[in-house]
Amino acid sequence: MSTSNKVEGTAEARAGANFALIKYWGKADARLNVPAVGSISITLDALWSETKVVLDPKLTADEFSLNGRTRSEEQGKVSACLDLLRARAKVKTRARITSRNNFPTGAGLASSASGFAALVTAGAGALGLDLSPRESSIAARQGSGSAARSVFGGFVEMHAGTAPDGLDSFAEPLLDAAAWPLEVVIAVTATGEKEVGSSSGMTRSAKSSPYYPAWVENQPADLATARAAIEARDFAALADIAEHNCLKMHAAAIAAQPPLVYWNGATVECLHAVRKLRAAGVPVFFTIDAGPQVKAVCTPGARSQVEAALRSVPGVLELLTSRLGPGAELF
Ligand code: 2P0
Repeated sequence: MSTSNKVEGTAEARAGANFALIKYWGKADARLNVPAVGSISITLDALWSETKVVLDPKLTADEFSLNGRTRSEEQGKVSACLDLLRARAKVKTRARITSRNNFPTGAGLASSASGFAALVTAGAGALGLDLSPRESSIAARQGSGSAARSVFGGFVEMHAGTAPDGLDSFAEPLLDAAAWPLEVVIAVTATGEKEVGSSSGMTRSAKSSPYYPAWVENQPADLATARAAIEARDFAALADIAEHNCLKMHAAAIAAQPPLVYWNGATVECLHAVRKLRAAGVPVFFTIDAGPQVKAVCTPGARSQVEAALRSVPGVLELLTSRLGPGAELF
């Protein structure tokens, strides 16, 4: 990561969205935002957030806008994340933060992941901080757990960690995007923001789902299986463990009280369409996050078949496609 910036006190960064193949669901420490479980993700190149941070001594409070609209609901989290960097830089100056996503916000497409990874990268640049990737990952985690992973490209593992200060809770790259160039087809089945955000969904699952303890207990084994599959570029093994892990996360969420059903009918139909393709020998698997979109991961040669199958599912509004991409970068 470069830390050069053209105008003092100003920096702009781009970070790709990521989604997990082995999911983060649950917190060990809500204050430090330390996850209860590790996770493994892929970073995308076609879905990204761009964030500009401009330090302005005339401001008395940070100003945050997303896609051209002031977002008071996220202002506190954004300022808190920037405060971590300001404390380190020993600077109190407030900032104007302008961010945009090139994909739907808050609909289960990991906008907070790319958003906070871009914020930390741009914030550090504006403040003249030369953070290591690990330090960026730790700071991004405190904004949003999944953002710790978007600091890196390709296949990424997030370590839950055990330290009370959260300093061993960070992500690390597992494999470069180019080393196993998988592709992703996202079936968008709804465009509104979800009713229950990830943070409250996780808290509710931990408090009330009888399956939550089993979810946490089984995660290390799933991480080990996925890590080995990625290292061996074993698509079939990764497909099996990713679908299993995704369905376990949703089973834990569905069993919460009140229940958390992030799926709609088209979500379920897409899931079946992907399973049918794989049964017919097409290298593809699905994953679903805290929203109704279905992400189909496939080899480059399978992409057009996957697109055709998902496009024909009633209720699919739009398809987004992406390759795997790089980590967060200043530009
Ligand atoms: C993941 N999700 O691993 C999981 C799977 C959603 C489902 O990480 O509370 O927005 O900000 O740390 O990062 C979404 O959680 O949650 C998420 P916070 P975040 O991708």
